[in-house]
Amino acid sequence: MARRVRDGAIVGILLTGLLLAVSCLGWKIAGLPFVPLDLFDWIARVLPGSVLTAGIDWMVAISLALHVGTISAVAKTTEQLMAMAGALVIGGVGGSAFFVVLGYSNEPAVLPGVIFGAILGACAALIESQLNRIPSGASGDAAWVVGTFVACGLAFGWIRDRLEGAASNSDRASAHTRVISANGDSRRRVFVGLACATGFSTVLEAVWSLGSRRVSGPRARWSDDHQLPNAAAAVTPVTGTRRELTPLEDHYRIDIDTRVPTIDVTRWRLKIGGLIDHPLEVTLDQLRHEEPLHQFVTLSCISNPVGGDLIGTTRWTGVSLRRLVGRWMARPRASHLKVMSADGFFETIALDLIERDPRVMLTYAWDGLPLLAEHGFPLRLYVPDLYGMKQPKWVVSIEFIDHWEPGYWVTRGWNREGRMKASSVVDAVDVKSARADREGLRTVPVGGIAHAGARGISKVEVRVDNGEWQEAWLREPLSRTTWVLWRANVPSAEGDHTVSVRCYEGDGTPQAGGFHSRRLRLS
Ligand SMILES: Nc1nc2c(c(=O)[nH]1)N[C@H]1C(S)=C(S)[C@@H](COP(=O)(O)O)O[C@H]1N2
Ligand SMILES: [Mo]
Repeated sequence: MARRVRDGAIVGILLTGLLLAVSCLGWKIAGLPFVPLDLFDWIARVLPGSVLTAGIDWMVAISLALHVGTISAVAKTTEQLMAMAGALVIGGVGGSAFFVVLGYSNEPAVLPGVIFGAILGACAALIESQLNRIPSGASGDAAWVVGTFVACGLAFGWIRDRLEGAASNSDRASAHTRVISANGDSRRRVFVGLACATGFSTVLEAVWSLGSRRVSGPRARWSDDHQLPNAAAAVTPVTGTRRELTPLEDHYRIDIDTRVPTIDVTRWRLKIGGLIDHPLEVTLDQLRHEEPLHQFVTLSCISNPVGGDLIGTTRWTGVSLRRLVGRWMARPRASHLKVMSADGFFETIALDLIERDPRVMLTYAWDGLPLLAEHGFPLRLYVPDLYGMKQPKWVVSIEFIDHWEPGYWVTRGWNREGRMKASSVVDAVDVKSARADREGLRTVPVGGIAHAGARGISKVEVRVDNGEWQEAWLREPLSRTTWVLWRANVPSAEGDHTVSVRCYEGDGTPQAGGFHSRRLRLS
């Protein structure tokens, strides 16, 4: 019994490892469904929102505590590792159970293995199609999913029979002849063979991934050869303040899946339907030929901790939705648009808002480049003043509807409005540039960002420890929808202190919640 539990677990884990590597290769080489990771995404879909939210908060907390890389990168890697570890655990437990159950019979395990594999494969295919990752008609994809599982089941049964045969032979051998049996060796050979297959495919996968890592050529970004509109601003950032325009590769990334959806732009069309007389499809080129709208935008995730890096600013280019909607001729009853994404994410937006605010746009470029895959290629929505949770990436269709509907995160209990809160952060405490004033008291340049969605920032104040609040200088922002960089020279005595910051929205509303602060150590 104990042997079966152990052997089953080992075989289950090794075979799952093999399945992981082969599925991953299938995904990377041919864009085939990758069941173990997709299973994780599917579980995230069916879990209650509160559990999901707690998970996200944990992930952010862990990322902050680890101090390695950005929150986005740590979170994505953690998700993928969790998914793979989960698959291995399931494989191990399932393998044990399989070995134990089959131990009660003398029949070979190949047929049950194949049947079991086929059942699992069918479930997996069902999950894949629920996630829309097996498009209808893609029978090759379904065959791949079911086939890999059947092959696993077959291998599992076959290996189990080899191991059982070897075990019973060696029992007999030791009982009757006390000769050290060669069957211990044959058991070992089975394990080693399986481990080699798993190891080999994993190495192959790793080599392929490294080799195919896209070396995107030096494509010109808008910011490569243009000055920022506020280049002449009088107030300059303190050394150590984050970049005013976030380099694309540093822009945070948050989405619901372990992987980026693959979109074939030659086949991609924006589908427009619902309460409209003539449903239509629009290509990316058609959108690019519309009059472009360029906007500097600060995007933030609602999960961004104060001072965190889930916030970034770049230059967004797209087409105002008002222009398009006006032309699409919706029925009078239509009141909202439901915007749907390739990954199953969705959000509704009121036609009233689109009519009022021409800045609401379908975006196809960031910093002059087509959107990067992880940032929503080919198309994403922009709605000023709202958190990222309200702004679908990888948009595939737009439907005119006659009512409001909660979006993906709202159905999971998040804030209905998703309006960005006012927040301010101390990025830099430049003690190296401290200057002594007349009384021998020194002043230290400090700086950072303040942001209140599209509502603007009217004032930023800083203080040292519990001293007086002092007004900071505001740098002219890139636009009314970006963060504002601020700086101040704060007086400080020697020793350990804390600099805190707070801001006020355009209309004077003070920021709510705790103030961000940073250590100031003067020696
Ligand atoms: N299709 C889709 N769009 C999405 C999401 C998603 O999971 N799927 N996440 C949203 C959230 S929560 C945020 S914060 C922003 C992040 O955009 P970025 O990854 O380009 O920074 O995308 C939004 N749009
Ligand atoms: Mo987010």
